[in-house]
Amino acid sequence: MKSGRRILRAIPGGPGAPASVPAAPLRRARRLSVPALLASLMLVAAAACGEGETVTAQPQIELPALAVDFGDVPVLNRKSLEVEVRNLGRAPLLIEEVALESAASVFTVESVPESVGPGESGTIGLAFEPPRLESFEALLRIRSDDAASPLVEVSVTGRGFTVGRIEVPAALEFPDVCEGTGELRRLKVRSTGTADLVLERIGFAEGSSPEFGFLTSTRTPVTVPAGKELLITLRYAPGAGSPAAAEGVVVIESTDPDRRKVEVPLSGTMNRAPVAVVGELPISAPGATVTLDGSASSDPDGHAPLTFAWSLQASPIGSTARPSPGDAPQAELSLDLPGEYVVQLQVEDALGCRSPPAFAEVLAKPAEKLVVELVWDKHESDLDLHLVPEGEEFFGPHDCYFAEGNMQPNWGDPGSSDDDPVLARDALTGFGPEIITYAEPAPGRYRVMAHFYSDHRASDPTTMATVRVYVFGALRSELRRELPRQRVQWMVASIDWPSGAVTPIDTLE
Ligand SMILES: [Ca+2]
Ligand SMILES: [Ca+2]
Repeated sequence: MKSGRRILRAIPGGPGAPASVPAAPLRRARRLSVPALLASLMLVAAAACGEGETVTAQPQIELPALAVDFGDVPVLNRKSLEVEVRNLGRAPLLIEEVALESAASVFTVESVPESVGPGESGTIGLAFEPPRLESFEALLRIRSDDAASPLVEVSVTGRGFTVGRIEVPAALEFPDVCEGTGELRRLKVRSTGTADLVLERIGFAEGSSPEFGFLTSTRTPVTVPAGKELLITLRYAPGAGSPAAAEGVVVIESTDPDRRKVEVPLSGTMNRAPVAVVGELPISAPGATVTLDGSASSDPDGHAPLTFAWSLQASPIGSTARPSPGDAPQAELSLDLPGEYVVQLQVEDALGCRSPPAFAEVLAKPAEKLVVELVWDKHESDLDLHLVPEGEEFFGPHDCYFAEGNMQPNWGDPGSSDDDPVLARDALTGFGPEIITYAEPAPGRYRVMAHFYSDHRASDPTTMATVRVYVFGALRSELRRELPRQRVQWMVASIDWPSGAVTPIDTLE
């Protein structure tokens, strides 16, 4: 009989019914034990002997395939298959138990349907994960409520065929890494087997130093095709509080059956940064030269010799001062303008590890509390700086400027010159500066004027003039104006004392 259907209705003696009930056909692709077959036949026979019409709905299990072969599977790779279970009966088929009979857990049952509806089919999920390069087999036993065939067995086979192999470096070293920096190393994971290598975990072993870190993703699983490699970037970054040496272990779990877990030891040593030290600097005066001393700088590891790098972090506006030489333990700095200079020193040890910067401040403090300076941009031009107390006339007897008797006019106490301003420097031509210093200004208001005295017949007399007001050595105000021709007077600003406030006037007369 070709039909896979079993006759469920037996109608003995019914009109038009066959005289004899055909024996239940043997099911195709189904193993039926002899006792079960006999029981089934007896059931049909019993039904045939009964009285009246009997209708019995029963489940009927059928498996299209009684042998399942996973084929060739790379070692430690998992392959899943489904075993189809059909119910040819008219009642739900209950799957009571599914068990595997095999050595070790090479094959596993992943899913089992609780029941299969009449005329429907369900699937039993199986998986195969060969542990070695071998062939494996097992027996799948399915128990159901099909009374005629309560136990069905399926043979399961599979073969571990190809295998992934892992190769990693014996260790990674990070020697002499400069404190406060980081260095990178690449951990090369090579896939040298006949199958793709699957990395199942990439991580640090417990207790690894926190100075180590991954810079590439460690998400798993990741497949490394046979013959290829995976690069994992690691960083060792010792900080100020780190120990001088660090240890760690990278753990990689993979599908290499002989090396399920490999460990790559990490070691790092920190090159401690040198310490820059700048000797304290005394308060100085404009025009003076100070010596910068970095010779107390040192390296805690003794990585000599140190190299030095001097620079200026801050200096007065317009200053061109630079430490010189810039790369010696000791350097000189000429304080060309009044104000504050901030010197910076960094040192490097013999291995190139750089210190954090060290700073020192020096103040070029003029003896004078108020200093007014005039500079300009044209060589032929001759400009004069004027300063008068409020209420006094420019070019009058109390005007401080370049004229006979006016270079140090007698202000305040007629019997003292300590309270007088002084035109400290006069430039007949070329760029200036002209500087008026006023050591002890009396409270009040003062006016500043710049006079374009002569252009010395320059073809283009236009001159850019700049006036700077320093109060206690610090630049308080800088004012600029283009002067078109000789004889013009630029009313620059007024200065209030003791506040030192500068109020621009900025008109030409
Ligand atoms: Ca060092
Ligand atoms: Ca005086």
